[in-house]
Amino acid sequence: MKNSEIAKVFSDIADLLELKGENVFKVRAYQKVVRSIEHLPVEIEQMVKEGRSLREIPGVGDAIEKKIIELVTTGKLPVYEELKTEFPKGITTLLEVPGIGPKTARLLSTELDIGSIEELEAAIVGGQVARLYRMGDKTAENILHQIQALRRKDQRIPLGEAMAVVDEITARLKDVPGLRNLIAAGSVRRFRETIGDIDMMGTADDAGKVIHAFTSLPQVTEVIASGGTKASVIVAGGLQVDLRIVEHEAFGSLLQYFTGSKEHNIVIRERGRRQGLSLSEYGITDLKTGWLEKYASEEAFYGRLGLQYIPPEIREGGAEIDMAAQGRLPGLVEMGDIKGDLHVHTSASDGRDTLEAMARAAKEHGYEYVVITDHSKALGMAHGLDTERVKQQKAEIEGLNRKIGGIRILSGMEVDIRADGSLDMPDEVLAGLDVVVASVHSGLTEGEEKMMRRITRAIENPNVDIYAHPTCRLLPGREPAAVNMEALFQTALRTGSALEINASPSRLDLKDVHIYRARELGVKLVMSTDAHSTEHFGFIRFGVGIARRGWCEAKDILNSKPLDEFLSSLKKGGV
Ligand code: DGT
Ligand code: CA
Ligand code: CA
Ligand code: ZN
Repeated sequence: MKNSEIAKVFSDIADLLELKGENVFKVRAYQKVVRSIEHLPVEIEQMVKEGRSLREIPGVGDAIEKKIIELVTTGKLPVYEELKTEFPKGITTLLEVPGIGPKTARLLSTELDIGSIEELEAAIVGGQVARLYRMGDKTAENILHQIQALRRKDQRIPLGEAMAVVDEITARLKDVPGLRNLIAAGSVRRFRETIGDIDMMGTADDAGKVIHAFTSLPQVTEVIASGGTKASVIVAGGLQVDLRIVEHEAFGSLLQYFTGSKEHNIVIRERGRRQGLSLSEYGITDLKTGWLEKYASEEAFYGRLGLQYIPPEIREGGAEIDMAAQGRLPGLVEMGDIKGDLHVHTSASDGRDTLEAMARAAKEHGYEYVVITDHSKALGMAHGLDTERVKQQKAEIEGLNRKIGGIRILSGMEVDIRADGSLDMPDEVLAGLDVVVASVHSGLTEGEEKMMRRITRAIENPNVDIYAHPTCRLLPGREPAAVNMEALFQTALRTGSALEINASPSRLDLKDVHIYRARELGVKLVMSTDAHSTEHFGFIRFGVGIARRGWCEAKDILNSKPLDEFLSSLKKGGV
């Protein structure tokens, strides 16, 4: 049973207890457990197997621990099953619609026998909902809008696609007179790997001008709402983009509010209330005097609450707030810390640009070194290199190192891991390369046991420095292979192999929670773009974003070290 399934059960329990009119503290306790489980970096099933205490999960006490263990071991939870029999089927689904609380849900289900979102939608369109006691046309229509918004949210798009839209909009609006501070807040700013909608923020002398320019953008296909200071549009592809403009002095609180996460903001708001302060997107109100304080920067906003500035990527409503209160937040890794890209393809295999072009682009990127890692011959489609072509490429690299100064080009290879875990290149050839990256490209639907045997054998090879894109997932479209992450981390530790944080937006692999766990265990980590053209070096920003979500500092990423130190931190130790 996956963590997400366990969380769903407890989330349903919280909803049902709320419907029952149970004590709010009890309901909140369950909601807290749900949030903890959703953000847990390890699988609970694994913890139970190892006999680890579940009370280390925030919000889990004796009683809930027992329930989780029962659920994980038997697949069922009697309390939950009983609770469900007390209510009509599907009632918790109705609660997922914002604006539908316990009372309305019960009304809809008892009066109209509605048990699904589809039935609800039909009943609204048919006019039955509006005729219910205390509902009316306006409320019914509002619910319909919420359902449509929910549908759009369900179709989350990969971060890379959303970021491209943000970049385009930013480029087009940047010259509107008087506009400042234009930035995407929300999940984009937090570098979540999928995005529900884009929330743009900015400040301006004349908000109306910016709103007009925004709703007139060529990529806008529909304007949902447009007012003096905010607007919502749909852009080509169906993605929703919201824009809000405020005066310059109030930007900090606006940005803080709409960056989220919702969970983070809830905890921050509670903290404010205890200090006699009420937080909003407009600023902080001192409840005693009723005075609204405006904040131009988020630093000042957090400062007022006695907190260090909290980076967006770790605003999850967990440990970050207490640590900020104690001034103990780590300094997270930044783009400028990365000293070289370690996974780069050229036109010798399936890259678009020549070795020389890639090396020069890496230099322009400000890197101290770059490792060229074309595919090995098993990838016939990618025109992979055989022993002879590896030798030629090494000679070419030596020549280029003499020709291009200011960057060190290293020889490497992305060697294919065969079905039996052997490598697609003789050991003596690999031993002669500076850095060896190994990865799986076929047989991705194999079961866990076979997959783990294959990966383990490959990374036990003393020549393999880095195991790349560890789960082989693709965003969107390909589920991760059956990799037992905990076992992988242990093997990486035992063999001194590094795991790759693949920064390509179509991979982001390792993902945030796995990075968090690997770092915690002390697994060596590297960050690479898997560039197939010169522009792809820019992907590093996504890698940095997800590494920050995993609480990585520069010291946690091997390629933030200068060349010599980097090489000696690899398995081969620079030999
Ligand atoms: P998404 O769009 O699903 O990828 O995720 P977000 O985090 O961008 O969520 P979104 O677009 O619904 O809202 C943006 C941020 O605005 C969210 O992270 C927190 C804040 N926010 C939105 N609605 C509420 C609300 O009802 N209460 C509070 N406290 N904050 C909210
Ligand atoms: Ca959003
Ligand atoms: Ca939004
Ligand atoms: Zn590659």
